[in-house]
Amino acid sequence: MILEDISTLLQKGKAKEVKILVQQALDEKITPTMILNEGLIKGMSIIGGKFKNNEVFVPEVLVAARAMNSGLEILRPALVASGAKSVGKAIICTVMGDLHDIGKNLVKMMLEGQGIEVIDLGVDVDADTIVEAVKTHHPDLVCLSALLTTTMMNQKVIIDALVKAGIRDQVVVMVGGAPVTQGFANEIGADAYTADAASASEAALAFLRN
Ligand code: B1M
Repeated sequence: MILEDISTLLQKGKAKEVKILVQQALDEKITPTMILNEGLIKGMSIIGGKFKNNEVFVPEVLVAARAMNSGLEILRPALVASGAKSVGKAIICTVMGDLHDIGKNLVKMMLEGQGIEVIDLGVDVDADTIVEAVKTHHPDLVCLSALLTTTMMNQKVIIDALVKAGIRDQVVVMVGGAPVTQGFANEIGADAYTADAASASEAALAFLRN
């Protein structure tokens, strides 16, 4: 079946083929939501699970995510037309002083794979930019990545700025990155810490369902 083929090809990172099959599925009048859930998201969830269990590694996840994005490119207009809504909205960035973006990009891709709309503010993002982005975009989640022991404290600076701006309770703040721990997340007042991208998307979905 075509949806299974989309899922399988996505897992193999075959972006061009995924694109063609998504278009073919649309031409066959399969609903955009079905294509998204049973094809693209299903494939990405399988890859996410394998990544978590160390059965596949970063390069495989990156090519699968690229294939997912290629499929989404084709699907996005049809999804909007059919009125399907994203399950929630997240802002994501790597915090100020920090240029590492591979983990952040993986978290973004996993969130998108769960149907969450993600606004990516990039790397080296300061607290004022986050506060402004929350006021402008009204996200459900703010996702902060930090890879350096010298920049992880900037996650706290951002949370403090959200408190000062009076908008802390409007968002769920999720933190992660190699030096970050659950203890640190508790200390700085984050709502969630996850160790990897797949768990981050699972936690995000759990927050959005509650
Ligand atoms: Co840098 N670097 N680096 N680096 N770098 C580390 C982080 C380091 C541990 C290497 C080392 O010394 N062993 C070390 C930090 C030491 C420390 O602070 N304790 C380090 C250093 C020192 C530096 C520089 C200071 C080096 C220098 O210039 N002297 C410099 C700093 C630049 C800056 O940011 N201001 C620097 C620069 C760079 C490069 C630019 C060369 C490059 C980054 C390229 C890029 O990102 N586009 C780089 C790289 C590649 C690394 C290592 C080798 C790999 C990081 C990576 O991408 N891992 C790294 C060593 C290492 O980690 N082993 C290192 C793969 C990625 C998938 O994992 O990002 O951990 P990660 O993300 C994971 C999880 O952490 C989690 O999910 C991801 C996937 O499962 N996760 C989240 C991440 N964000 C999350 C958010 C969440 C939830 C989970 O919720 C919101």
